[in-house]
Amino acid sequence: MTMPASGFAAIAPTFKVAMLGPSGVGKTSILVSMLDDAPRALAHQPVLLRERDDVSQLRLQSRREQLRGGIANHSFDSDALPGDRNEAYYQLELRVHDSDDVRINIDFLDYPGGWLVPSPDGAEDHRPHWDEVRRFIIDADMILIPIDAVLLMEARTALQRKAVVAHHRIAAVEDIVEEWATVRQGTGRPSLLVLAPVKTETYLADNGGLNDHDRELQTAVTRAYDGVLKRFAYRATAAETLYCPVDTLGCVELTRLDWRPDGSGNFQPRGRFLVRPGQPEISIRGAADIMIAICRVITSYTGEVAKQQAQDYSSRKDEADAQHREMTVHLVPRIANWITGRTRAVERDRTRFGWQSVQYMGYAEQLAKAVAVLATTKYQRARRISVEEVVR
Ligand SMILES: Nc1nc2c(ncn2[C@@H]2O[C@H](COP(=O)(O)OP(=O)(O)OP(=O)(O)O)[C@@H](O)[C@H]2O)c(=O)[nH]1
Ligand SMILES: [Mg+2]
Repeated sequence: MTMPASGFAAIAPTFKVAMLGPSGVGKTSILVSMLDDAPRALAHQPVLLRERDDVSQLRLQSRREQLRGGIANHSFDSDALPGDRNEAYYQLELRVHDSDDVRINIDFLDYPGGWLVPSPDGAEDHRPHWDEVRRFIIDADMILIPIDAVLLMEARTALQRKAVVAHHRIAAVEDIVEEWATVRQGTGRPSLLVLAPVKTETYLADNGGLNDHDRELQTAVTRAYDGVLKRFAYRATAAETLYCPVDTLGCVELTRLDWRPDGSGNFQPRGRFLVRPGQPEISIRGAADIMIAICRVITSYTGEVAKQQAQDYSSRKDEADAQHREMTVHLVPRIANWITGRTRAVERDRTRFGWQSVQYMGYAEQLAKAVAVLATTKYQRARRISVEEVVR
């Protein structure tokens, strides 16, 4: 069922969140984990997230079951889950607590990462789909780049490091990020770029793991994605970059990684994971931080839009007030305007614009309150990457 658009939805834009990365890097896992973990992540926040349609809800349920099924056998390979074959939109709605009117649409887009690079033999005809996906990405307000932490951390030789760059299609990601940042320049719309290493359980000690390679992981990520960060930082205004490692499973540990040659001088790495004996349940970590960042960016921008709208209505009310004064100050025009009905029309405008100004100011205040709470929430894992640091 599609929810009816409220008065507020008419002025608030639909926000777009796009995943960006090749096949197997963890796009679907991270997105499903974020949406799955949202009720817990937002439990003490002044916002709620709801699916806007049944399709999004069913899609989410089935992906969630696949993730759970993946760990049911106690051990699994990094290619255990089937990759996606089609694009998938998840349509959600952000509501601000205690207000039935402030509803903001957010669309998330997931797709098969294989589409990122056209297949050399042209075997699969995904071109029209990719064109649509690419348009969504370029128009997105937030781009989330999942990164395979295992590959980054385990690559030792020059060939393996080369394989990591090729596997993540970093050159293609750079080009898309640059185009995205260029298109957004001067639009005043927010831009949030998130670098999110996944499969991080083996390297972080805050979710049942024994090893703490937190700083090494961040260094490896920012080094590998330096070109992406720079191309974004050079162009993006009103932008924010976040580094946030995510465990979509949390309860597993890497036991081995094979760098299998793929026959074309490259590697097709495959990791094997074991579910930790004392921790049989999925424990998502890090996804909540991304969700909170997304909500904060959205509420903050929409609050400004509402304030602008309130000021706009207030100026129109002032104009109607002035017009009314002019129409009623002298007796003859006063009678004429009353007879022609102009006075009543201007009076209606005064009431309507005055009421709308108050209403939108109310929305702006509710949103500002929500932003204040979201902004003071401490991240568990996420860290801001400063533009100055990147372009230095
Ligand atoms: N160990 C570990 N494995 C993970 C984690 N998240 C995802 N995986 C595994 O990584 C594999 C790929 O994840 P997907 O989310 O399907 O990757 P994708 O980017 O959506 O791939 P495509 O749909 O082919 O584009 C799956 O087999 C998952 O089991 C994690 O946090 N830890
Ligand atoms: Mg996928």
